[in-house]
Amino acid sequence: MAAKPPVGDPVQDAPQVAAPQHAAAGLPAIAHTLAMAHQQMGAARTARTLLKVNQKDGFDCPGCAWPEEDKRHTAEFCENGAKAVAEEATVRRVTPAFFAAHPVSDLAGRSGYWLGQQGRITEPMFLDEGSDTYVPVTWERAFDLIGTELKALSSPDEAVFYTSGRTSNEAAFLLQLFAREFGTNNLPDCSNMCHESSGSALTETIGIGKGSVSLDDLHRAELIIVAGQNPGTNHPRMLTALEKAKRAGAQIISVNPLPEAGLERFKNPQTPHGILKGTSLTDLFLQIRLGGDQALFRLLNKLVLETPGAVDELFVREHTHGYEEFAAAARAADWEETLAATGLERADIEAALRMVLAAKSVVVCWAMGLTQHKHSVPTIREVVNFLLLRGNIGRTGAGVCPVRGHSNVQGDRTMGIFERPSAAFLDALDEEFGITSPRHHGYDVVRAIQALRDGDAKVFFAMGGNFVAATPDTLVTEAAMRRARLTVHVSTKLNRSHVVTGTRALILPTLGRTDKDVQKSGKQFVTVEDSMSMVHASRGNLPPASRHLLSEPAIVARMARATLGKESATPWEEFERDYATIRDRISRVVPGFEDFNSRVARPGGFTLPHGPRDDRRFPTATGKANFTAAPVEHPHLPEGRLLLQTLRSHDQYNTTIYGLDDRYRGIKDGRRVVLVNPEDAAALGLADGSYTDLISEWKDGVERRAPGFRVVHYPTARGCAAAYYPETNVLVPLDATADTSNTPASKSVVIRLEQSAAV
Ligand SMILES: Nc1nc2c(c(=O)[nH]1)N[C@H]1C(S)=C(S)[C@@H](COP(=O)(O)OP(=O)(O)OC[C@H]3O[C@@H](n4cnc5c(=O)[nH]c(N)nc54)[C@H](O)[C@@H]3O)O[C@H]1N2
Ligand SMILES: Nc1nc2c(c(=O)[nH]1)N[C@H]1C(S)=C(S)[C@@H](COP(=O)(O)OP(=O)(O)OC[C@H]3O[C@@H](n4cnc5c(=O)[nH]c(N)nc54)[C@H](O)[C@@H]3O)O[C@H]1N2
Ligand SMILES: [Mo]
Repeated sequence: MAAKPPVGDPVQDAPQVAAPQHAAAGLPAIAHTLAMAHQQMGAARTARTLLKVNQKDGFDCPGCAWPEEDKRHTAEFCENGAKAVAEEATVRRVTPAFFAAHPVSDLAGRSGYWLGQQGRITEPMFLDEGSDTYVPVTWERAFDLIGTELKALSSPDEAVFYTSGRTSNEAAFLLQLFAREFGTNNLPDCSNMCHESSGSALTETIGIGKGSVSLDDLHRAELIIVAGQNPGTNHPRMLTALEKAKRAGAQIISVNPLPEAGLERFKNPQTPHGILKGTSLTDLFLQIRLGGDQALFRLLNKLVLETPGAVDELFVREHTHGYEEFAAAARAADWEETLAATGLERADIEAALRMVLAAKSVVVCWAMGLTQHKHSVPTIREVVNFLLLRGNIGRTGAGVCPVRGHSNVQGDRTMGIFERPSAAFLDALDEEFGITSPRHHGYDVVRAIQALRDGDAKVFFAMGGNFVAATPDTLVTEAAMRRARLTVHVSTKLNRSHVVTGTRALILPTLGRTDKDVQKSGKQFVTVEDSMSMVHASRGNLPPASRHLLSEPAIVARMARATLGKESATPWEEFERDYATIRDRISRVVPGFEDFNSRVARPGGFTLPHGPRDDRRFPTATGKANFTAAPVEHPHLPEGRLLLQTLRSHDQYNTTIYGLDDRYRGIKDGRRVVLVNPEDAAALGLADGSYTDLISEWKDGVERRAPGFRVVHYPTARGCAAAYYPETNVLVPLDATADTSNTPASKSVVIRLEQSAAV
């Protein structure tokens, strides 16, 4: 079967709704995988590509950051990983002729879905001042333009270098080196919108902003709590680990406003039993209200404290700090307040407590449901308190498990993509390269948008991602981006950020994970770090989408040469020629990467050191794991309003839309839906199938409106609603962010609903 041409536009958004499903994966998932892959790649390429996903001699799946087991299956990928691969390995192409036929004004009217469906970009493209059409440009001229604009800035801090978390370690290391040699720490990344709250909370409490468990810990846990995460869609391979844990006797508690199919029952497509029957995963479902998690964990902590013998006193004495203050705060937790904040019944919480007390080892997993609220950092600190109380960190089967999003988002941070780098990191970098990195902090994502808006930033460079669609307050952000003098996107596929540009714009097409990367010294590989601190190699095997593509490390190296010129003593050409020379430098700058080249040559790679996990060493300011005692917060909802969370459907990867279905939730052929509890809907007079506008209410009084959403009566928690991102990013105010981490609070937007004027 040959690949299919892309869909036409305008895309019909006419959602069809059926009852939500109660099991994930199984045969329908296999059928969907193959259908989507065939459409993009055709049959032969599908087979050739999918069999290399996550193999030791293959490439790392560009889907999520979930780790691989040491023993690999022949098909070591999931439905959604296969969609991510097909999206990149598509045989469709966006050529200069395409841009000639589609001026920016035309592309700006297309949906993100349509843009993504057009295929891989084949040549560097330039949009000049006053022009409406991208034209081809040579690489040399492109770098010359970037260098000229960067050198013309009155301060290096007028430039912003954004990274999306797919970037390899090698490219990320070069990008941060270039930015700092140029003179700025303006290195925002998608992590600022993602697990920044986890990083902030964990660094303060356990001394390292990364998860403390291995896959083996998950398999051996007696209790796993999955809070604020939808693994059936976003980390499908995690279901295999949960299934394995269940079979070894683990219990699972799901904490979520939505009953997510993947957490109910998993039909493992790799086993006959799985395909036919599946394994029921969740033992206790706590259908919590949005933002109620801190209150829940605080009360559980109080109940543990009140149970004789339940606290691991030896651990608390030897390894922790701040216990007394925390215990006093926890003892004051109030049942009534907790029940109001969580919407749970007393019996639910008592059942959870019994499971907690019965378990000798507990893992807590979480994702965006915990990180994207105003009080996300204290919420995650409360999770840490909960684990510390019973010594559930640094022992088998126990620990913190923030489940990362993008496949190398954790690695990018390890490589120094961070607007607030530590002094130790900068000292090592300066010593290795003989440079003087700036010490003042740079912009994170929200501050970068504010700086663009206020005219303080003038050049915006993105290493991947889709900045204007992924960020909050779409209208504000798009206006901010239009004020830039130059916007540059290193991309594989077309997206909204290419059509909302500065005065001048460049699109630099690059190799993806699946593409073979050959440089002057021969075939290259890159490296990535997964959610559990495993570092390993990734090798693409497909001929690149076009002969004009440059790799990400090559693009950074050439941009650096065009900008820094002869003044730079950094061997940029050598880095481009042979990535092993980049890894040699990484091994001397980043702790844990000693002998990088030889250790990563081993199949499967190596695990980075992690003090709390390895030997209960906590590199915090106090030298111990810190209990913390923040006041309990939860969202307060005015009369007649709902609290909206913005989340992912089953057919998308962040801003990349694969299709218009959300199979497990029973939604088909459309994305403009709002899921509302039937009782709330009745109280608000919203019939199922009626159309409504979503209006966000924020203290600045600005009206933010997303029109035309089909109301779907859905079993979400009372007072809560859900709709897909990025369509709802217009509703998230730019300065509605989490305390400390500054992450947009995109899981707690207060909205009112108004009947749509016209449908
Ligand atoms: N196929 C696919 N895979 C992906 C992605 C993708 O878009 N598509 N994105 C990748 C990225 S970058 C990331 S960060 C991850 C995201 O992975 P997830 O965090 O699973 O993604 P979301 O769709 O935002 O889902 C949030 C979940 O938290 C729940 N939730 C929301 N608010 C609350 C709350 O206040 N409390 C609790 N307890 N639960 C809450 C929601 O109901 C939902 O189940 O996935 C990664 N993997
Ligand atoms: N309202 C709301 N907003 C959110 C979230 C939410 O839950 N709700 N989630 C947030 C989260 S967790 C995240 S991580 C961000 C995601 O923010 P981003 O990482 O910026 O967005 P993506 O949609 O993942 O980026 C997709 C684009 O990356 C490019 N790309 C793909 N592969 C490659 C590659 O190999 N190299 C290069 N150079 N480019 C490539 C393609 O051009 C594609 O269009 O969004 C955040 N925004
Ligand atoms: Mo993410």
